[in-house]
Amino acid sequence: LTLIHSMNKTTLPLFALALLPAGMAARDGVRTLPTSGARPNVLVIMTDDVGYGDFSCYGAKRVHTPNIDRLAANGVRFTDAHACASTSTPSRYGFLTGEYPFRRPGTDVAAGNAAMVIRPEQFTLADLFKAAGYTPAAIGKWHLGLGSRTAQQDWNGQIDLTPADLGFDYSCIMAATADRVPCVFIENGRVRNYDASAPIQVSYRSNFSGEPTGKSNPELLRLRPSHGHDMSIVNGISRIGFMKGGGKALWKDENIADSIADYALRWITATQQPEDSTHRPFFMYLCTNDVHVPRWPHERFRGQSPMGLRGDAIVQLDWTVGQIMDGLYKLGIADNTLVILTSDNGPVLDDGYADDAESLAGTHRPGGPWRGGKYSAFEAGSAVPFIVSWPAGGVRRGGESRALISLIDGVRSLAPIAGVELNDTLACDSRNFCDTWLGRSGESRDYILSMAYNREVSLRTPRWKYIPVMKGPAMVPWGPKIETGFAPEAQLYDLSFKKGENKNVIESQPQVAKELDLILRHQLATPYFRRRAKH
Ligand code: NG6
Ligand code: CA
Repeated sequence: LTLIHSMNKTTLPLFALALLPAGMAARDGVRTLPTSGARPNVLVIMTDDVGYGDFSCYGAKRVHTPNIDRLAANGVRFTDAHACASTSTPSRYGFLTGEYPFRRPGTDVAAGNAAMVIRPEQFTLADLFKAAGYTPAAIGKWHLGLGSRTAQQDWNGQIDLTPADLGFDYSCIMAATADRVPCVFIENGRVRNYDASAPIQVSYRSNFSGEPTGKSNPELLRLRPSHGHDMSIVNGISRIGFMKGGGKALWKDENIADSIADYALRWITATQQPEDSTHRPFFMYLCTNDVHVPRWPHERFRGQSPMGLRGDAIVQLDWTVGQIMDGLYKLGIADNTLVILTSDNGPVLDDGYADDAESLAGTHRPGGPWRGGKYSAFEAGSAVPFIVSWPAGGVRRGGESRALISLIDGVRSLAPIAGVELNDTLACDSRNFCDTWLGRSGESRDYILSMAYNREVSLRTPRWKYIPVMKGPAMVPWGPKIETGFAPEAQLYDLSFKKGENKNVIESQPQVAKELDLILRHQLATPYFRRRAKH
């Protein structure tokens, strides 16, 4: 409440205050607060597998990201932001629900025919915005499952559980990732551009008879797998899983970025039409396919970096951001749109396709100064770029924040902006760091937790990184050349002077390690129903 008041004081004259219509809460436990009519649109741009060091405003030299740099110049750039996990599904689960993914079984990297991972009765960021009177939409990579039962989705009709059941008024999404079937966009639970002449079948168990695969017919491929990814072939690229049919509905990999930008802008434009007399602000969860594998950027981005397909995919991602921002400017809503640009997990070079990402990276360090990468317990697994811009909200231009923040706080940090208050049974792991996220305060979280691919959790404080004993291989065992951070003894790193986990100081700092271990054990042991969010 104090926060709301201080926000109103700094950004809005008192006479602009107006009450939202009563009784709008979509869910129990959400209370609308007196707020202004000028609440911002909220646009979250969630990129995929983009590392801390992948944008020029974060130090990249071998690729230029002028549009993303401009966004940073118009807002605050965070240097210590973290995703909840070092792979997609759990990271996105944590961000959208405010519940750590390690508490919930079944939050690992989802197959393309997985049932919806977030249950409809769970509270989400979209529910929050909907309760606040916004219109929420999800666009692009989804990767949180669809339908009520795994492998039982009706790909030729209406899928029974969709983002609509999680509070999104509109969705136009890829079920999982571009390397997993089905290779189609799904709009409000139905395949977009559905082609009745080519019914869709999907299986993650066995191939459909007579269909070629990457394994049996490598001569049909234009991009070869380096590990896995040798099942159904779509557009000359073999994927994870088997599918048949799709016809005209199948995406073309080189057009995915264009399609995502187009779906997003069409929908945003529609919300701004005068005939939409409600003038509700929007919340958009816009997830790019870039720079996840298979990287297959459009022809016009080819050769735009010296780093081959991965570098060109970063350029394409930058184009997407420019396209969306241009769209907002043209609609006259750029100033009062709060934009957050971040990534779901850390970077990987070779993630299963022979796209030369490794050999062409040269001096580029996708994880910046951090150690490890996607999948890791080390920092580069979850350290992500994080940029916030909201000119009309007074977010400082060209600011930098060193505060330690986590995407787990999305729900409660955005609630005051939407003008709602949540009771403490919702989004229990989420905390309100609104002032920090808007660059008004330098306050860090006491500690953050992030989950590696083995579902084990490590802890960061502003100063320390603690990785408990984790049994397992020192390198990711299936292909990517990434250090896991797993070790038979616990690790403690002092990050006060330099980023990176270089010298394990656990021997000289046993007391610190003990305290951090205690916090971690307590967090791991506390079941969801016994936790209450502190305001
Ligand atoms: C792995 C895939 C990898 C990527 C990852 C999920 C193989 C060999 N590797 O299993 O390519 O798809 O899952 O990435 O299949 S994420 O960013 O969506 O979490
Ligand atoms: Ca990812």
